[in-house]
Amino acid sequence: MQVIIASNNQGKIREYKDIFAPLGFEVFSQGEKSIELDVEETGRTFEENAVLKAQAIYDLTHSCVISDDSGLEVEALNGEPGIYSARYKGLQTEHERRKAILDGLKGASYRKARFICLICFIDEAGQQHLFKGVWPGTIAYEEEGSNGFGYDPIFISEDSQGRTTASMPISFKEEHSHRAKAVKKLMEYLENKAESL
Ligand code: ITT
Repeated sequence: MQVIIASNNQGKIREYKDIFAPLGFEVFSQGEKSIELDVEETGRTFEENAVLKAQAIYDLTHSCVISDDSGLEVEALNGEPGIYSARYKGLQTEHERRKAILDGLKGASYRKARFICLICFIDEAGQQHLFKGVWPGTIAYEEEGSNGFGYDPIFISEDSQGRTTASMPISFKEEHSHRAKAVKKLMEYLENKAESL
């Protein structure tokens, strides 16, 4: 099956290719299909934004599409950056956005957070399907590690024995992350669908 990843985030695209290619899917980025589109994320929830991104690419291509709206919710920052994770406080670089979170939590011992991933899969018939993954953890006191992307150097998941995601092997994130959990639900859906045909 051919599927287009409706994203311009190279970190996400790499993760989807690593997950889907070994399963026999032909995975294309927007760039590989010459689709120059950066959908405005005007939704109020991860769900709404995931649907907006997937639908825009489906309308252009009529191919199977996967979009991913994801982000980090920090409890002591009232759930911020949330759906604004990619543009937190209008800061331009991932490093500045990570620093803003560390600064926001300066002196705080309550550092609970979670990554959220909403996948919208649109099938050949144009039907939308949503899958959610949540990865609980805490925010580190300083950056550590260089794997992954985005907030990985400051996120310590519950299952990583105190290490940031960026300092764990890439295979750990592929198996445990918010994205991995949402992908597992999508795969279950696709397997059930194949069985019922
Ligand atoms: P697309 O909309 O083109 O896919 P984007 O980066 O704008 O790319 P989002 O709106 O979903 O995507 O924002 C997600 C942001 O949340 C992303 O830029 C990271 O800063 C952060 N994020 C999401 N998943 C992450 C992960 O697995 N590791 C680290 N940070 C992550």
